[in-house]
Amino acid sequence: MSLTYAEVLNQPASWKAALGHVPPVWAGIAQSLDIDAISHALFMGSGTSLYIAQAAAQSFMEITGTTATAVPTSEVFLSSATTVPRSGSVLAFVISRSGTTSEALLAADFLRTTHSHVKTIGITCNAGTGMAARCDACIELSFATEKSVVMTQSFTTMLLTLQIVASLIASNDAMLENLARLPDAFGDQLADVDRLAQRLGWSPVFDKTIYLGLGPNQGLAEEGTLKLKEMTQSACEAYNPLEFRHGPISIVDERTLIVLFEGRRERAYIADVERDLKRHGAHVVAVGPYPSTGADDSLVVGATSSDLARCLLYLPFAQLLAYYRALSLGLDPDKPRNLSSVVVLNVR
Ligand code: F1P
Repeated sequence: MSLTYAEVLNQPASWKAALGHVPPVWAGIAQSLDIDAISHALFMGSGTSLYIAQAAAQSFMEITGTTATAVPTSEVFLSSATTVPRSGSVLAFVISRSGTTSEALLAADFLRTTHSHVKTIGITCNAGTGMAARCDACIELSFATEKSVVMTQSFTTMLLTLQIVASLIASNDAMLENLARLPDAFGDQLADVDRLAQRLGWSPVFDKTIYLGLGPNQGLAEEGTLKLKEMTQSACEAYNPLEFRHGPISIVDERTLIVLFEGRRERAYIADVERDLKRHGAHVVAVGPYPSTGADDSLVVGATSSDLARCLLYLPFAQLLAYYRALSLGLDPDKPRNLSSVVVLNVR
C-alpha cells in the first residue's frame, strides 16, 4: 500500500490520539505561560501548514470570539508591521509538520527576540526539533508524523489540535464533544468518499479542478488544490463559492470538475451557485451535511456536526481524489515532482 494512502486512512487513529493528548498538554502550557486574557491570536505556516493556519484562525475566532489572523511564516519577519499586532497580549501559533522549516524557525526566533508581548506556541508532528527550542511552548504530535512528502493526516491532526485548544480556551464543551465524534464519522463516510474519489480521480474527462469553500472551508479548499498540484501537477484553483461567479467562472467548461465544500450557513445561497456552474458545463460535486439535489454528485459528511466541527471531514475526499488522479496519470503519489518534505532556505 502507498504511504500516502495508508496515512490518509490512519487519520481517525491520529485524531483519537490528539483528542486524548492535547487537553492535558494545553493545561500545562496555559499554566506555565500564564495564558489568561488574549487580545489576538496569530497563526502562521508555510505550504500546507499555511492552510492549516487559515482554517485555524477562522475556527479560533468563531470559537473564542477573539480576533485571529493567518499569515505565511515569512511575512512575520519580513513584513511584521502588517502582520504582528504591536501591543496587547498576543498568542502566536507557529505551525510546521517537520518542526524544521527555515521560515517557521526564523519567525519563532524573530517573535521571541523582538516582541515580548507575543507568546509563541509551536505545533509540530516531530518531537525534539528546533521548533520546541525556539518557541515558548510546543505541542508535539508524534503520532501524526508522516513518511510521505505530501501532508495528509498531519494537516487534519494539527488543525484538530488547534480547534481543541480554541475550545479549551473558550471552555466550549459542546465543541469538544462535537470534535470527539469525528473519528467515528470518518469511518462512517469512508466507503462513499473512497468510491466517489476513485471514480472521479480515474475519469479522463477533467482537465481542471476547482475547489470552493468559505469561512474555515476556504483554507480547506486551498489545501484540496495543493494536494492535486503536489501529487498530479494538474490545473486547479480555490475560491470562495460566491466570489467565483464574479469573474473566475469564465474558465468553466465541460472539462471542469468543481468540488463545493458546503456548510449549513450558506445553504440558502449555494443552490443558485450550483445551478450556474452546471449551466456552464461543469461537473459539480457537493460535499456537505445534507444531500444536494442540484449537484451531479452529492457526498453527505458530518450530518450531525456543527459547520465548524465538520471541517476535517471534507479533507479525505480531496486527499483521495488527488491520490487516484495521480494513479490514473501513472504517477507515484509518494514521490511528488520537485518536492521534498522540508524546505531549507539558504540565507546569504
Ligand atoms: C510543509 C511543506 C509542505 C509541502 C512540502 C514542503 O512544511 O511546506 O506543505 O508539501 O513538502 O514542506 P512544514 O509543515 O514542515 O513546515
